Amino acid sequence: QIKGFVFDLDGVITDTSLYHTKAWHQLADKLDVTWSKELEDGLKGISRMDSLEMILKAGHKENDYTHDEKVALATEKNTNYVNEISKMTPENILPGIKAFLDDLRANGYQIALASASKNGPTVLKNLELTDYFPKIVDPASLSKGKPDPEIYTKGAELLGLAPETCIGVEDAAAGIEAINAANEVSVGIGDATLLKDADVRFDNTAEMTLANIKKAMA
Ligand code: G16
Ligand code: MG
Repeated sequence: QIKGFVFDLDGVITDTSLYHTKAWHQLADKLDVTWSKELEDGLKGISRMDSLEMILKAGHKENDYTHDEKVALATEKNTNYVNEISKMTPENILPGIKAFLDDLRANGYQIALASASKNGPTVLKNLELTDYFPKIVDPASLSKGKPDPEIYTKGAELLGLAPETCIGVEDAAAGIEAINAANEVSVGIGDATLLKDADVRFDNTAEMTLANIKKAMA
């Protein structure tokens, strides 16, 4: 019996993943690290500092910078990202998401946000979706990021629900891994190969409806 939904933000509610990618790609170019589709996919859902480490490792440069220099590089990426999201409006909500959230509310499901992004509340505000998410996991409170289950475990806790009664929604492989490890039902949005471990998967957000989820879980 499903009672709550725990949502990822970037790539599920809105396409900020494009802006994250753009900002990291720009930094990788500057650091002379070769960009690849594999790196791009691998960064999704990963925290800011873990993402930087992943990029540096891809270029065998993880030992070339001090901690303070790494913080400065991550801050530079974030400044570019914050500049992009400041231009967002409700038009940036992905197809079907608003209707889906309304449907969840109307049917008494509880809703929480489990985004690794420290900019999550700002994005929700610009999308005018803040009211839909009374419970937001604070990414700064986490000891480990996705794929660790902690963020999804905390999402269920915030809702006061047992994990088995929660559905987690994700576009990233690391996020699906986190949901599964938290013992929640995983719904993946996107590529079938990338999201092969999702319990239920849709190609895009428009296909994610309560009826389609119920059908897939029956
Ligand atoms: C998101 C993105 C990641 C990003 C992370 C941290 O996670 O998918 O690419 O690195 O947040 O974001 P910030 O640097 O804004 O704190 P999610 O969990 O919303 O997909
Ligand atoms: Mg995501």
